[in-house]
Amino acid sequence: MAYVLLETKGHVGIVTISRPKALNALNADVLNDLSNVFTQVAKDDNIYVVVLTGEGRSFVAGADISAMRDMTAVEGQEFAALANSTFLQIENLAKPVIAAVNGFALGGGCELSMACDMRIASEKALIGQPEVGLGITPGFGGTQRMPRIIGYGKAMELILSTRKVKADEAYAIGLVDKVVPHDQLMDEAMKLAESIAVMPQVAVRQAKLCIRKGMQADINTALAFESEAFGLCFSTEDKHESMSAFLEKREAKNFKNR
Ligand code: DAK
Repeated sequence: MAYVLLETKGHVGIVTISRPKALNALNADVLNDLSNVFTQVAKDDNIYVVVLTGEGRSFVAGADISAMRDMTAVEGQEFAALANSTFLQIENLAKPVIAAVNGFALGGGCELSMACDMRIASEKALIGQPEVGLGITPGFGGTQRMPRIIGYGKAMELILSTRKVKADEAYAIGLVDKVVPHDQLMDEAMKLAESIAVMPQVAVRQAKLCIRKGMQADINTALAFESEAFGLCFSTEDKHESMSAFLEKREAKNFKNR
């Protein structure tokens, strides 16, 4: 892939968006590469957890404004369909995805980070939704995901005023889950990824599915998802091994992820 790199360390897949000259702005080529890499990640049984980051001083500085400026309506629709399907592919991936926000996460970049399951930010991160200032609304899920993550009032303020927040404020309002010194970002993201990768993966994936689906459902439906997932885990060898290990006062070993 020209614009998106995939490297594997243990059971962690590291996906790096690499178009640093344009601060990793998303054009159709980058989105196609991102989609192809996530298709590969979904199929790779060796990858349990994904870390998504950007090369250089930006995570993603948004959709590519130079590509969008002259798009026709039909091209705009195609671009939107490609972007939305790629972001949904990430959100719906069975495996957890951690955004390591290394710098600018603006517009589509902020939206991309919010399509991930967890966000760790470098203290150099700058995050926001500048679209309204460009005469458009956020279009890659920002109006929907941001209020779900940080609440109605704050999402309104940030989207309508287009104010960008630095890492410490992003942490204070819950837009990122942790802030770390810039040179420790990938180590911290890997540490979190590895702490998830050592768990029994059926339980990890079912828990992600329950949280994701449950957030979009009423409480009765959401609890039904949870009961179903809970029951399903009782059919796994890993649940038997984990519980046996506890009762036998030993470390659980050799999870089979089934
Ligand atoms: N698109 C294209 N190029 C970009 C870019 C972007 N979003 N952001 C930066 N670049 C390019 C710059 O043009 C510059 O290119 P050269 O001039 O060197 O060729 C290079 O990256 C370095 O940028 P700067 O020289 O500006 O660097 P600074 O450090 O001075 O400033 C900055 C960094 C991130 C503050 C600044 O570049 C900036 O404000 N960038 C724009 C950020 C932004 O407004 N992002 C939101 C884009 S709108 C849709 C759905 C969603 C969307 C659209 C449609 N549909 C459903 C159809 C989403 C829209 C957006 O994301």
